[in-house]
Formats: sequence, C-alpha cells, structure tokens
Amino acid sequence: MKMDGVRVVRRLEELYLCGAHDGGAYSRLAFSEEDRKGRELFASYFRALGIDPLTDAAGNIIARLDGEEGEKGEKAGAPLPAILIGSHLDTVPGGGKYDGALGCVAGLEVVETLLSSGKRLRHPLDVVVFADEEGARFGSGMMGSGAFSGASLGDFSPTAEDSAGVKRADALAAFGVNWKEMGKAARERATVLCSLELHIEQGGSLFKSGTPIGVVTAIAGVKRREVTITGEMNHAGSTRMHDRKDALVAGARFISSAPEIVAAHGDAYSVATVGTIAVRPNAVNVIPGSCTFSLEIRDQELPVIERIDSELERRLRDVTEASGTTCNFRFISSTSPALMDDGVKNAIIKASEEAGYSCSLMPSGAFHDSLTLARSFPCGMIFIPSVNGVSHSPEEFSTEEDIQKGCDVLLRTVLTLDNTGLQSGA
Ligand code: HGY
Ligand code: MN
Ligand code: MN
Repeated sequence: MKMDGVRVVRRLEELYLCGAHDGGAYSRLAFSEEDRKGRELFASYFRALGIDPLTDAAGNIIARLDGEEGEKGEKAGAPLPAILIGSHLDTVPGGGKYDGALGCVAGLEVVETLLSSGKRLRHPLDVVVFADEEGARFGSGMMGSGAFSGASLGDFSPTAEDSAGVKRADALAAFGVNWKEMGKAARERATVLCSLELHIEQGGSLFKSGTPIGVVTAIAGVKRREVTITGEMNHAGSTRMHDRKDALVAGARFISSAPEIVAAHGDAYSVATVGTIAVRPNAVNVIPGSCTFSLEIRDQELPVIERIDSELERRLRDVTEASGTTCNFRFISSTSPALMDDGVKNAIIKASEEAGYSCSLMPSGAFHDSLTLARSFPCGMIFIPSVNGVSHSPEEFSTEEDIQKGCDVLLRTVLTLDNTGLQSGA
C-alpha cells in the first residue's frame, strides 16, 4: 500500500490554478469565487471515489470513509471515534501551492490509497477542509476549525468587512453558511479519536538541517488587534513641520520601534507583525489625518504575548502623546498556544522510524487549524521542509520527494492509530 506522491503534486497544481487572478497572481481568499472553485474541485475528487462530502454549518467540508466497526461498517454497534485528517484550502493573497492544500490532498490520498488496496480501517476516517483558516480576508483566522471545536465565535464578527467592504456574514451566506447557525458545527468530543494534519513547516529549520519530517510539539498562540492613530488632516504645502499632527509619521515611529521591543521583552519565538496599513485620506498633498494598521503578536507562551502586547501599547501611547496624536485599539482575535498530544506524537515518531525517515521534534511558529482543534481533541502535526523556509509567497516550494515522505508518514501514522489507538506512554 503506497501513497502516490505524484498524484498529490498534480492535484496541488490543479488546486493552485483555481486561484488564478488577472495579472498572474494566485490566491483563494476564504469564501471567494476562487475558494469556491478550489472547494468544488476538491469535493469532485471524493465524488470520483464514490464518497459525497458534506458541508457543515460553518462551511467545513467533511468526507467520511466508514470504518469496519460500527454502524455502516460490517461489525454491528456504534461507530468507533473517527480519525480526522484536516487542514485548509483558503490562502493568503499571493500565497503558495502547499500551505493548507497539502494537508487536504494528503488526506484524500490516504482515502484513495486505502480504497484501492482494499484495506479497511477499524475507525471511520474523516478528511476535513476547515473554512477560513488564514483570516486574511476578514481578520481573524481558524473560523471553521473554531466552530468545529465548539470554541466561542466571538472572534468572528458578522459585520467584519474585507478590503472591498463585503461583510463576513454576507460572504458566508453566498456559500450557504448562516453565521448565526455556525455553532451547530461543533463536533462531539467522543466522536473523535484524534486529529492529524500534514503541513509544510513554513520555516527553514527542516530544510537547513536536511531533516525530512518534523513532529510538532506545540503551536504558537496569536493575538491580533487593529490600531488607529488619529492626527490632523492638513495642507502638505502650507503647514510647517512643527505645526503638524501627522498620523502616519507617528505610526511609522511606532512600527519601526516594534522589533527592539520584541527583542527586549520576548524570547526566541516571539514575533510581532504589522501586515496591513491604511492611510486617510491617502492623498499626495494632504497630511495624513489617520492611519489604521493590524498588529499581530505570537509566541509559544501566552504571558510572553501579553507582555509584548502591553510594552508595544506603552510605546504607542508615548509616541502619540509626543506627536499630539491619539490612538485606539480594536480587539480582533486571540488564540492561546497549544501543545500537541503525546499519543499522536508517539504514533508519528513510530511511523517515521518505520518508514526509515529521520524526524525532529519542533514547535510551530505558524498557527494551524490544529491550534484551535487542540482545545477539544488530541492533535498531532507532521511537517515537511519548506525550501529556503519561504511560505505565504508564490515562491513557497516543497519537493516531490519530501511530499512523498510526508504522505508515507501520514498513512503509517493513521494505520498505527487505527490499530493501537492513542498510546500516550513513551
Ligand atoms: O498565519 C499563519 O500562521 C498560518 O499560515 N495561517
Ligand atoms: Mn496553513
Ligand atoms: Mn498560512
């Protein structure tokens, strides 16, 4: 029984093309028409196997391969708890071919490989595409996996708008998702044995060390806020420099000081990013009256995130006071760091050893659906190298050889978990 890495790579290419935009960029922002194309193509792969995926109340796509034991299987009785293999198909703007899509296509490949080999698992296997993992369109990420895990949906305001002014609730409605009903997607804990996610590392450590498999130990938490600095719109020609209350200059002073604040108050894994900024009125001859930007902080420890957040806020208040401007914050989302499950980690390590691949235990700086799933279910993640550590970029690349190895380890991990369940002892 062998996973077909060539077929996986071909499908990743086909999915990537669903995100084609005029001008040569590729992206599948959550609940966009490009996302719809990718989701429909992915569902069609399952229908070709005779499996009709369902879509839950949060827009997650779930394709089930029944297990031998339980309702639809041969042996009578309630089905055993399912093994989940999930990830996401939505991307960041200009994202790569592998982030998220690899985990979804590899889950499909496990089903196709089992079906063609005639091997029946004892447990049901659910392959899940979680909706809006990135949060690139409406600000907060992991919406589908959050709803699936029964997390509070407070971070997913229905009125949050994308850059074109489309509200989240309207974008969901175009996909048949009623924002008010998303809570119905919550999956009962007892119906899940564990969750597995194969993902690219999105960093450089596996690539630099030449290690084909990463076994994720923990996933960094992430806090996102929106900052608005308000100054005074004025004439760019007739307003002397000492009379200005320039919101963008204040923003620039703050943003440029963020790296040393993170260095002073954080640890090796601490990061802070300003990824979006809007200036008003955004005219060449008008002193900016206001600027609004995103502020995202991540670390493996929640207290470190909070410490950096308060030090950055202190700095911002100093900068705005000194420049006669004011600032305010709008909370967007916050997800605590999470540990991966020992039993699932042990199964991944065993699978790597059986396959003859070296593996290293490592934390994830990127967040994933597994971050929010880990609140409710035992989770494990398998990483493969990202060439030059690049991700969230058209340059994102993983080799066919590494994809094959990641798929081999995923299949072996599923077989181990199906056989022995979760063995958390060493
Ligand atoms: O932003 C992230 O860490 C992930 O790629 N969604
Ligand atoms: Mn991802
Ligand atoms: Mn991503």
